Amino acid sequence: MSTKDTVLELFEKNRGFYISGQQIASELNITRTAVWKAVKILQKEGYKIEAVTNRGYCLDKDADVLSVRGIRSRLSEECAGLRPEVFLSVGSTNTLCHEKARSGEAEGYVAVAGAQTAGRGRRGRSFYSPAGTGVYMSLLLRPQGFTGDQVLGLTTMAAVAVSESIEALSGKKAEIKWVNDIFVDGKKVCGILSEALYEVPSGALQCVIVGIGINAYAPEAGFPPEISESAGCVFDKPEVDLKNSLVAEVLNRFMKYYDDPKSDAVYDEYRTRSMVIGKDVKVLKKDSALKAHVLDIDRDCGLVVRYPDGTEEVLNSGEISIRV
Ligand code: BT5
Repeated sequence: MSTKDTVLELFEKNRGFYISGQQIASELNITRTAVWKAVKILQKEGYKIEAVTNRGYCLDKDADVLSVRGIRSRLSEECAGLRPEVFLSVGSTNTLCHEKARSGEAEGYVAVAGAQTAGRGRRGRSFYSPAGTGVYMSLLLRPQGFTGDQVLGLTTMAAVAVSESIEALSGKKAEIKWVNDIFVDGKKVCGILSEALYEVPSGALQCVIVGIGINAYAPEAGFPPEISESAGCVFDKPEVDLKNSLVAEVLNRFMKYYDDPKSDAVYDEYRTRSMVIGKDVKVLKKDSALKAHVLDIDRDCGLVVRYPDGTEEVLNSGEISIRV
């Protein structure tokens, strides 16, 4: 563990209490200058650490700040192999995982950021990821022996894991809008972007990156106008370690499904949480917007729709908008 992390660990154990630089230095067997430097880095990373002459340093007891320790301490035994790394801000956690994957990083690396400057959605769209309000994370997987459908199913697993986690921590009902959006109270609070890298020319699957962005709190200045009507957040007010709990919950639940890809449980849960089954929607294709009625979501997560002329189709990916 780096000096910064050991200092942070000590602060977290003494949250809300002052500890002097000297105390920290002797407990960790480092110099006071090293303590001071670690505090400066942590403050820069967003930790609310007060420094008061003659009293020492104090980590805000109410702080809800992402930290490796805060996440790790909440991970289940099945997640012992996961290696979360926390960033104050990155371009995109998915892009960062791509770079890690290319340089040979093993399965289980998790990039978690408090903000993204270039958060990505599907098809070149952007995902709004301002500082202080959300959790942006990407998990690097190297699935062994997964069929193509099971690879597609990773988005399903993530959607169910996020929905269950939101419900467990907020008590609010979380619904899934096919394929990859999570809604609370009729607003999108989470988007999922799964990306696979294949070897050329063999076509063998190299890795899958599952990226998840969750709006934990409402941005102070509100969401930008283009999503102000459609975007929402999970929690009403910050609580200590809520973001760390959210990340850990999602990982714990996701890994449970990932370890058992043949199980039907995740599909049943996905269907139960679907906000589109039985609804009239518009199927948005390249040059058309067709009215349709959603009959079901099949085992491969295809959307089974019936058009007004009675024909039926199974959509395997794409866009729908729900007609109000
Ligand atoms: C998604 O795409 O919703 C997938 C978003 C995945 C984001 C995560 S964050 C961690 C990881 N790193 C990344 O760079 N990405 C992943 P899509 O279904 O295409 O939806 C994008 C659309 O959602 C945008 O065009 C907006 O309309 C809307 N949107 C953008 N930001 C939003 C936000 N914060 N909350 C709700 N809606 C948003």
